[in-house]
Amino acid sequence: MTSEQTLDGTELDVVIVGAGVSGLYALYHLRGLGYRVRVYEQGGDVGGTWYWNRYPGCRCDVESLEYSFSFDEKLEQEWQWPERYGTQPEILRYVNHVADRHNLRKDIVFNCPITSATFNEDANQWVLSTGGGQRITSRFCIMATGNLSTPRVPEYEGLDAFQGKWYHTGQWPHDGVDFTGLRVGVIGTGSSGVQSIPIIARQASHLHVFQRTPQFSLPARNGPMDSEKEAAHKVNYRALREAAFDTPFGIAGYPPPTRSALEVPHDERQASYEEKWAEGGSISFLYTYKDLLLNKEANDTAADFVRDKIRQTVKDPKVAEKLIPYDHPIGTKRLILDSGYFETYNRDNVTLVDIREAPIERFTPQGLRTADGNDYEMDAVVFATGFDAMTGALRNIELDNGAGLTIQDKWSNGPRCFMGLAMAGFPNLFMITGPQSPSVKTQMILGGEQHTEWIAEFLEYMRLNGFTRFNVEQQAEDAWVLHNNDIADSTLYPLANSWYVGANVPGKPRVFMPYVGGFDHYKKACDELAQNGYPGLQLSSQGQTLDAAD
Ligand code: N01
Repeated sequence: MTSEQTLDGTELDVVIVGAGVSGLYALYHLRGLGYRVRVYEQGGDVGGTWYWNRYPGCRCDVESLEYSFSFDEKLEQEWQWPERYGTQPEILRYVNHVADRHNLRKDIVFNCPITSATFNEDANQWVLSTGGGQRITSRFCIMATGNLSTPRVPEYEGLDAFQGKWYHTGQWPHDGVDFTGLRVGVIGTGSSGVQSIPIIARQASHLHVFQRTPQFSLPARNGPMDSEKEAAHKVNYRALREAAFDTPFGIAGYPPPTRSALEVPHDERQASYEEKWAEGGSISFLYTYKDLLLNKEANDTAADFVRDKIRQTVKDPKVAEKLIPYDHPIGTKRLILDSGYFETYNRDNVTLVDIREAPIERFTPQGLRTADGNDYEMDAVVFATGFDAMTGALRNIELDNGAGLTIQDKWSNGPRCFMGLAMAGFPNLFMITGPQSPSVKTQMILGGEQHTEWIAEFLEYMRLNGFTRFNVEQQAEDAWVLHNNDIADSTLYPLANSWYVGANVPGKPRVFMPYVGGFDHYKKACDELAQNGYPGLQLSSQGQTLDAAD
């Protein structure tokens, strides 16, 4: 698009909220097509999740060679990932490099939270306000606000008066925290807790882990990058990236399983799980058999294997039993990868406290008290209590369509989106990796690239055909929501009280949020939508409504 062709009457063609990996790629790609684009970011720099989550042990659970942008072929050859799984500092260094390499910062406004966004029907533009009182207008708005970007600290009586220090893993101090010699408590045993606990245990004089729900975790088997593996991967990078689009989770190199866990003799099945356990990685493990996430009996075979591993690792049988999950099928909560998590409970300075048995009653100036009357004195507490996932960030913005519909109303019974990309009633608004898209169930960078490219192609289609507004048809959204729910219901996922269903946030409607039909199927549906002229999306210009599919 040349400057004469840019859309009139607005400051921007596209405003993007969020400078995480998706927002950055959207800026790069749309700016490259000639759109006037600017990104607003509440943090002080780029990186999103990798900017905020700086807790000890934070690393990605997707291998480094996969978890990177695919759009810059030269960079993917040049960049040297030092370890099999990227640490947070290394991933953030990479994201910063991408921002510098492509001169992205010049179009990003940092330390600038978007507090409201309203569609102005007459002007056909989004009007956004920032925390600093600035007003931005744009024809299109892309919410790249992330799925796990709204940290949650449970409301505890007495926390204000706690004399120690407390931290949330998702808002970690940038200059780090030294727990050496301190009495520390960690509340929460999801991925963030499980990654940080072994490291905090090595520093603290004593660590209490407050566990509500035991979780399945597999060894990551992290280590230095294998140079032969890296070389082989780099030779085939293009083919592997292409192949990733044809997999359910956006990661190539795992042949789809063909057999049911139930059709294999016990010893052979155990040997297969053992091999995957030794290899490390969650996809590989859950891909041992085709029905592990579909059939409870099949799932039990994998769950029992991991339960036995926990028993073998943790020396005190009573502690081991408390650490073993029985309340959800393996893989239906995000399967965790760890480095020495269960072994940590063999240390003399670590105590597991079961807060399902005796919940935390309140904080005290010295620590906290549980319902059985026990007091735990602590110098520091780490909340590894997770996020208001998938919907929290958007609901924190006063988002309304200018005709009386707010996001709070629209999502009062859970999120409703068309392919996780847009919503009926909210014209010219996109989400990247929104609810009801594969999002957190895929390699997130690839998912962000796919969404961005779909959005860009759609914008080009609108521009070439003279359309200036799109709206999702209610029927199309309803059909997608139904499809999303039907697919989830055909799996074991809904059996878990996970953040996938909002179960971790009191009062949040229980709706299965990510699309679990597979990234491959999802991408095909997106491609077909474009090939068929965008049925389900109503397109108009200058007040005239046209159905692009006609
Ligand atoms: O959060 P979580 P997370 N009282 O929600 C407990 C991604 N991630 O930050 O299960 C007591 O999983 C809660 O207990 P329960 C990844 O997708 C990726 O760890 O609700 N406890 C649970 O144990 C991950 O899934 C990476 O009963 C309370 C824990 O806190 C997602 O982020 C690394 C409580 C929260 O676990 C979120 O992970 C880190 C309360 N009131 C994160 N409220 C990697 O790439 C909550 N809990 C590896």
